[in-house]
Amino acid sequence: MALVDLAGRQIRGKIVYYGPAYGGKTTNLEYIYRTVPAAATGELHAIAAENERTLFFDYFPLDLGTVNGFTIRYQLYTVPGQAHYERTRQAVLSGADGVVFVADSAAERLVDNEQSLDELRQHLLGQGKTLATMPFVVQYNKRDQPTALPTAELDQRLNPGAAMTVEAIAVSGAGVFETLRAICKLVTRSL
Ligand SMILES: Nc1nc2c(ncn2[C@@H]2O[C@H](COP(=O)(O)OP(=O)(O)OP(=O)(O)O)[C@@H](O)[C@H]2O)c(=O)[nH]1
Ligand SMILES: [Mg+2]
Repeated sequence: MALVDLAGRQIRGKIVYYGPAYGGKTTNLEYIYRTVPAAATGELHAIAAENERTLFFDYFPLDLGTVNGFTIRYQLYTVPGQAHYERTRQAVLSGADGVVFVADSAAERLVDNEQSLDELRQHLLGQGKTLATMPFVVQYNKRDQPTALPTAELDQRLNPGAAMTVEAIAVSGAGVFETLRAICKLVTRSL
């Protein structure tokens, strides 16, 4: 839950990267972590199995500098996408101020994307929130896949609310910071 500390002149918020297993959530966080100056981040915590699938979550805090005399620090999290970690996803999502949905653009992953998005909606409802009323960005990742669907089709199936979308190839960093900037802007505006 966002915290505005007037005395300490700090703003803190939580951003969660959600989406189907293997879609590229961890890859986004790793790229951000590698690229921003070390002074702007805390330590990256990643709890993964040997096959690199996220077991619990990835997390690090990111300092965005100062706005109107307030320092802004956002905690970035990923959920584990594999089906059997639903409880963990629910816990990580709790108190999120903004959500990035990392979709896998490959045609064969469309149903997985839809299921993950439905689950996200359900968990948010449990917190009294909806995608329409909270800071939300959709990232169409893996645009380099040979079977990547046209974004118009992905929009139709995954983005009925016309949230902001970003095309990405997270392995090479394309679209990663555009996505991050978009969600940070929405969260900051919502506070
Ligand atoms: N071709 C391609 N591969 C990608 C892209 N982004 C990520 N990958 C690869 O996809 C695989 C899964 O990426 P992860 O970031 O671990 O996916 P995740 O969403 O964190 O997966 P879970 O932790 O299981 O939920 C890795 O091998 C990445 O290198 C991309 O844009 N294009
Ligand atoms: Mg992961």
